[in-house]
Amino acid sequence: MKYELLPLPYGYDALEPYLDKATMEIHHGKHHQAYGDKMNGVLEKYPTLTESPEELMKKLNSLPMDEADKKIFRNHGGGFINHNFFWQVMNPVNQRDENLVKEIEQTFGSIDEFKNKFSEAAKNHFGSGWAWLARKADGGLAVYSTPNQDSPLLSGDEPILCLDVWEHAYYLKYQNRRAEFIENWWKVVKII
Ligand code: MN3
Repeated sequence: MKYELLPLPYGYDALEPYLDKATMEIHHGKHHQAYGDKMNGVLEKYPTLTESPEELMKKLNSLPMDEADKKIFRNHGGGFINHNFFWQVMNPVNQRDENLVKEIEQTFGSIDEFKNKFSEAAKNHFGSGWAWLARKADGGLAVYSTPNQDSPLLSGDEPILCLDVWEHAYYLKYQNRRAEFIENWWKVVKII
């Protein structure tokens, strides 16, 4: 199966001034496109694998793929999936999910405590990776980070919120100031 890069659900400049237009253009048009192209390159070799990239990621270990291709799919398929999700969790218009907010308050004490925990995970992640709010198999919520393009789907978790902390996500505007990027990112989170 070949997957196309979907357009952003808003304009490249819609998240200004927090996420700048130039970063969004390169991030979506170049980085996300490249992850998709490389993922497609692997999937073309396995025409019987017709499930969605998300479904394939959940059972990566048992896929009939050679180990080198599994690694490419983990990295580039992960990049394709993670970015698709990342664009969805942001929006210039906040559309707070009240049920999720209630659940977060019950789990983490308050929205502020949750934001602190998530921001710390994002800030302290060493090198390239992602911060996540995810639902565990037992139904509970968890905050953690993953390296590279590893998806929570690899551990059977369902992603709810994510933040890309690869330098390409913020370096043009924020340079080494990852903490400032994270703080500003909360202003364009859609669901909280
Ligand atoms: Mn990225």
